[in-house]
Amino acid sequence: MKLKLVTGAVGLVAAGAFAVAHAGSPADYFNKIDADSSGVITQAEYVAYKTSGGKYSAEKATEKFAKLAGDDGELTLAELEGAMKEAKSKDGKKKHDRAT
Ligand SMILES: [Ca+2]
Repeated sequence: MKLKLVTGAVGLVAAGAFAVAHAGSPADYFNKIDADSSGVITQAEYVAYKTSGGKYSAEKATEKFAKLAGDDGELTLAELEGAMKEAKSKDGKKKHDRAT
């Protein structure tokens, strides 16, 4: 359902130009959320993306963004990748170092 814009509007033209959509890769996910392709995800972009599917309330999305983005208030691909890796290896206590 989310892909209907892409398949409808872009179709064959873009299919050749870009090796589109490695579904599930952090970069792909990142690019979907980064609505203006600025290379960073702002809170507004994150909340808009997360609430568009109806799964998240704005409040919950804002809270999650704050955790992901840290102090600078912007979410980078590296930060997102890190969060996704951590989520996958949920039992990974090894990653909890004391460096802050
Ligand atoms: Ca952006």
